Amino acid sequence: MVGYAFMGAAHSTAWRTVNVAFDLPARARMALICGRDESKVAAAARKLGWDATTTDWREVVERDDIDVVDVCTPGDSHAEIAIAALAAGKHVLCEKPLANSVDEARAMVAAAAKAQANGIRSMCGFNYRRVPAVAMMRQLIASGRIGVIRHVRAVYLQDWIVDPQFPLVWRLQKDKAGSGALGDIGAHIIDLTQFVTGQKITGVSALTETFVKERPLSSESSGLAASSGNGDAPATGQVTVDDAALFLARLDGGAIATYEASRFAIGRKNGLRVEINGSLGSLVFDLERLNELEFYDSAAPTAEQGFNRILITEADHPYMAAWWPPGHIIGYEHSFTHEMRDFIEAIATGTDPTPSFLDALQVQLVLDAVARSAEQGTVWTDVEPALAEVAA
Ligand code: SOE
Repeated sequence: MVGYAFMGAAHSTAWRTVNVAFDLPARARMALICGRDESKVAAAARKLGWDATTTDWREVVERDDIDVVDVCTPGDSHAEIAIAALAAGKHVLCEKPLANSVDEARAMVAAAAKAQANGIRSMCGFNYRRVPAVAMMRQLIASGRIGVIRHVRAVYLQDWIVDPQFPLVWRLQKDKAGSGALGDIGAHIIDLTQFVTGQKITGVSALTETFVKERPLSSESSGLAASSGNGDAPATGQVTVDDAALFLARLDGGAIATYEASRFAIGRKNGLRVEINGSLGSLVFDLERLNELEFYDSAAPTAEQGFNRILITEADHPYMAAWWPPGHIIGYEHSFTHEMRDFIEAIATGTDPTPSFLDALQVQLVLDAVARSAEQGTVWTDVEPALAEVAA
């Protein structure tokens, strides 16, 4: 694994638990963790359970006893590491969003296609697809239970940077993160809504905003020219990404949609909520109540109609047979264990896991259309289709 911060910790928990929770044809061995700071990565290895450490990601790619590379770094190094790992014959799991630009994403798709010809698997870490309630939402829609999809309504709201004194961390720097709330949390609701509806976004009209434009530098604000204050004031730097992105969208199955991604929705901690309205019913998922799915079924007797709360803990709910008896709920980290389960299963059975790098390129194309629409004054902007045969 390359990286050991929040996603590194979440993925490590999943690698440690996946073979306990699921009977799989292969076992994950947590062989090598990579980070730039030698003492920090050594501490992370002890804490997270990795056999060895390195400060050079190329060692991860070159060692012939390594089969899988898990990319958990900021977006500015996803392409370089994933492309090298695929060329070295490693299966690759890469965190979302796939890249910081469409061009990088296209290069990753090309590398994945080449590697796939040799049986090498690649997958992008949109983990919310693997929350059982989300997988159940997709099953209900695919089976026609809510009819023709009319509306998609998705928000992903956080508030961790509402304090103007919160420092200029890498997620607030375009050269490191590619974009702000849009790519970090907007990417999740783009992927999740396309996954559950089976429809793709074809066009958007968008607004973005940066509410706090300058912040104190932090140890993470490396490489930034510090515009220092009047001597004793802490040095500050420019925020170069969006704090919030709002957009309208059309999907290729006829649905119309609204999306909102913000880090300034004070009080909302990890407030991902998706409501899908169909011709026969509605479904609602709320990440802060991730074991539940609300289902309004117009086929029910009128006197019984309402948003029924389904507790997604039965053995025949997606992934839940691996865990506990009904009613014993699971958490955020289990979505990563399910992600590793599906990745190991795909590698062992010689199939291609989803979301593929091509699926993730399509998300990147939506992100790019949203950014261009906002830059050009909220003009309607088409999303070009993600094509498999991309220029190498
Ligand atoms: C921060 O917004 C963040 O950690 C995202 O980067 C993750 O993808 C999301 O799952 C939780 O919030």
